[in-house]
Formats: sequence, C-alpha cells, structure tokens
Amino acid sequence: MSEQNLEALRKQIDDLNLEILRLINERAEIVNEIGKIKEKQGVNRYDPLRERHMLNLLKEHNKGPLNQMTVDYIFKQIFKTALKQLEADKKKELLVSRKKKSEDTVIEINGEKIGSGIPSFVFGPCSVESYEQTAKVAETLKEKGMKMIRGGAYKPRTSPYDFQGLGLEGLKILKRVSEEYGLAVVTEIVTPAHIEEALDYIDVIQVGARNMQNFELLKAVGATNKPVLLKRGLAATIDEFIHAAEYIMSKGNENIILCERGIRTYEKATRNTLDISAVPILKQETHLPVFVDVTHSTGRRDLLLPCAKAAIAIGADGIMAEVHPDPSVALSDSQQQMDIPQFNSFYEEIQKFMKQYEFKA
Ligand SMILES: [Mn+2]
Repeated sequence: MSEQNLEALRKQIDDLNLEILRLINERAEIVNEIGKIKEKQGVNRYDPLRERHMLNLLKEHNKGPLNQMTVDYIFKQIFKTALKQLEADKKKELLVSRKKKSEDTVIEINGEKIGSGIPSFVFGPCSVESYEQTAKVAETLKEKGMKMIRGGAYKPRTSPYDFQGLGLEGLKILKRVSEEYGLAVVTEIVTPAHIEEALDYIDVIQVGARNMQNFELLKAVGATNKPVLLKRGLAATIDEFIHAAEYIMSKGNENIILCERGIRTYEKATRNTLDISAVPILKQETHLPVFVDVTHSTGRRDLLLPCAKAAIAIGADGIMAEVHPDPSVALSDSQQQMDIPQFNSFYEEIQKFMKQYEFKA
C-alpha cells in the first residue's frame, strides 16, 4: 500500500515540475514582451523598484511551509534569468560589434585603405630623438612605397627617470618628416590636455597599452576626427579591449584600429606573450581592423619575422614594428628595434611570404 502511495506522490511531483516549467517559460515570454516595449520607450529594462514590489507581493501571500528566505532565493533566481538575457542583448548592441555592423570597417589613411584585406605596415622608431634619426627611417619607408610612419613624442615609460620623449618638439619633427616624405604620422598621445596642440601635427592618434583604460583619454580621442590606433593593455582581457574601443566609438569616432601588442603572462622568454588568437577573435567580435605589434609583443629581433608571418597568416590587417637607424644608441627600446639593413631583409621576407601564399600585397 505504501509503495503505491509513494508512486502516486512521485507522479504528482513530476506533474508539478512540468507545470512549474511551463509557468517559468510563460513568464520568460512575458518578460521578453515587456523588454520590447521598454526598448521602444528607450528605458532601462532592469527596474529595482519593480523587483522589490514583486518580492513584497510574494511575502504577503506566502503561507508556507517554505520560509520567506527560501521563497526570495527561488524567485531571485527566476528574476536573474531575465537579467542575464538583458546582459546578452546589451553585448549585441555595442557599436564596435560585428552584430551591430556586419561589414568590415575600412579606414583610409594617406591613400592606403586599412582593413580592406591587404595587410598594411606601420614602421618607425620607438621614440623621435632628432630630425636626422626620424628622416633616415622615413627615407627607407618611402623607398618601399609605404604610407605611414610611427614615432613616439610622448613616451609613457616604466621609470620616471627614463627618457620621456621630446614632446611638442618631437611632434614638429614628425610633421616636417611627414611633409618631406609624404608619410602619415602615427603617434601616441598620453593625456587629453595634449590633444588640441597635437592635432595639427599628426594623422593617427595612438592610445598606448598603458592608457587602454584611461577612459577620459578614450572619450577625448573619440571626440576628434582623427583615426585612432588603440593598443591592447598589458593585462587587459579581450572583453576589456573591446569595451575600450567602444568608449572611443561612443563619442562618434568610428575610425579605430585595434592593435594586439602582447599580454603579460608568466613566460619570460619574450617581453610579453603575443596573443595571436586575439586577432581572429577581434575580427569575429568587431568590425574593426586589427594590427599586430611584433616589436613590443616579443621584445626580440629574432622573433619579429616569424611573428609577423603568423599575424598575416591568421588574418591581421596590419603589422607594426620599430625601426631605428642605430638601435644600440636608441633612447628607448634599444634591445628590440631593427636597424635599416635588418629592416630591409625583414620587409623583403614578408613580401616573399605574402607572394608565396598569395596574400594580396
Ligand atoms: Mn617602443
């Protein structure tokens, strides 16, 4: 007899489970409908006052045997599923996301179309040290038909006693070189206070790794009409990197190049660890061009070429690397910059590689 009772009670539990399942799904559908109405009205879907009201109503009607803490816990889990849906929807809405815009963003700089499927190259010294030093590199770049030069005027260095860059003087040198050699200037800006004076001298604003989450700087460069090259922070996740780009785009600037430059791991064989898989992930998640900085990710001259090849093979839109006429006396990053003959052979090998595997060049 008791066996039969147990069976009957289990059957009731099964039926109740199915009924609860039907009810929470029905509830989810209604939450979705409310969400759509709120979206049209432009109001936030999550409403803490409404949640409080629902919990109070449950408390009023709870006759037990479940205590109120348990009831609250169960219903909060049900409410949370609606919030999770809201978070997923928000991610979809990012301006930089592929879901928002399916076609690739192509940025034209000095006649070069960045992100069009043909790899671009940005080379130049770590720091601008003198006109002569910068012009020597520019001459080589021009000979090779390149359209851009990089060089730092404001240098955020690990130590405050290291060379901090020539500042405005450096920008003036870059401008002169840019005019003489027909190259667009890519240079780092470290504070919103420098943007206005810098705009006349530069073509692409670089936001460096150490400033990737300097949100005031991101908003300020987002309010300019210059393309921005945004480097990944040294300990930033891909999600944080994407949201940093969103800060820029949210202010109206749609011309953003993402640049993977290596992340900090336990590995000591390289200066940083080049996160090569970040390239296809960023290409899938966003519509922005993605560059790879082979200099700062590896910190080793012998790895520049293989890593540049890997970057192109995996779908990077461009390569960045440092070139100095005499790296051994460079004021910054002297260990990892290429001299001009090394650069010539590096570039030649890259060209061969692209031809061999029929990458457009
Ligand atoms: Mn450098």
